[in-house]
Amino acid sequence: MKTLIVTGGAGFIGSNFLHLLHASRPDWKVVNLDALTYAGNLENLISLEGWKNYEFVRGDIARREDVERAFAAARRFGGPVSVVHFAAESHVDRSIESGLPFVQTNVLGTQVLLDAARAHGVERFVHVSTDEVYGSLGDTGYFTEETPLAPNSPYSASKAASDLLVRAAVHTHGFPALVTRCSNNYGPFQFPEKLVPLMIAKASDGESLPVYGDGKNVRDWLYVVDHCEAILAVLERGRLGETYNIGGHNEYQNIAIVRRLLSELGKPESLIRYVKDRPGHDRRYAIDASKIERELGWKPRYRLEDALPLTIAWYRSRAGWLQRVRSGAYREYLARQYGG
Ligand code: NAD
Ligand code: TDX
Repeated sequence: MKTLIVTGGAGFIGSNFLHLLHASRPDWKVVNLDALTYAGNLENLISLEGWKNYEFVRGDIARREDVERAFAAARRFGGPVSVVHFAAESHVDRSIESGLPFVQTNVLGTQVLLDAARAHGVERFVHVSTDEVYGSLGDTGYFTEETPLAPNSPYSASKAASDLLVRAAVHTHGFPALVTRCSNNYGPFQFPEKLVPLMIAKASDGESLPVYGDGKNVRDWLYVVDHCEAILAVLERGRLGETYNIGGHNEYQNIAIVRRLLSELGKPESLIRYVKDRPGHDRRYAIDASKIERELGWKPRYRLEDALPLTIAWYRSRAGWLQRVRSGAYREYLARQYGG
């Protein structure tokens, strides 16, 4: 049995992780600390209702008093506490518009959380990071855990900064942290600002699909269920102080993803619109995940060919979820519940 604080559990990957815990570790005690920004949606967690080992704390990781409320809830559950840290501003395009919220949450927030976690003597702290901290690859090669950090966007720079703060806590204080760096996730509950759900939503409504630049940028696609299982493996069995890359062995050009989605949805390719490229757009990401495979026996279970149809089927069966997120109606519950 473990007591866990999960930050960002109302977001895309965090909510999938909570579903995994509910199904596979139901005796664990879990506190979800989430500020419910535009990306946080309590509707993602409806299936957890009635889980007596679960508590939601609305709070900002950058505010020590909010973090302390989460630790107080964890203490009431009892037992040694571990942390899995997902909370972040996560969208590259938003960071290009304004980097400040990214520094506030991803950098300052991570340090506040680290300080509190150290003061409370946590057992383990898993910091969820991204392959984007390594920068961009040419046509060949892979990111390993030894690849130097070379972030290119305000988002990835803020994540790299947070990784370095975690590294410093390990080195200076002997803090029991582990870092994971994964590639692009897709699957249920992803906010429709990211490529896959955005294109599903637009194609379903017969809108044009904006492909940046020449559409030949490559991402290594990872089904979110695989990612969550990898994080659980790192939490339970990873070596303290280590970094683990997590990848899907599923490299595709963006245009190939978009074409595949259109074909699965039975929509015409004439919906594709090439638009102005993202400034500083990283060309290719590809992960060497041999360390986590070797040390922890984790491997992705899903291939894109199988999991993309699963993802489309999920969005189709949850048309109401997508519609409420796109219209902003999902925030009405928030306003009723919290007055804002
Ligand atoms: P998301 O944007 O869907 O969710 C982020 C969650 O964090 C939301 O619930 C939001 O309300 C919460 N949050 C934001 N600021 C907060 C704050 N100051 N205090 C408390 N909660 C706050 O993000 P995601 O896609 O689920 O990503 C989760 C983590 O995984 C992030 O750290 C991200 O950098 C990393 N990551 C994501 C991907 C991906 O493809 N989505 C890939 C690699 C790494
Ligand atoms: O409208 C679009 N058109 C388009 O061509 C959007 C939203 C994206 N793209 C391209 C840009 C990227 O090459 O698709 C690719 C994927 O874009 P995003 O979904 O925005 O993801 P990316 O920028 O690769 O970052 C994601 O993966 C790494 C997550 O958002 C990060 O949180 C994670 O760290």
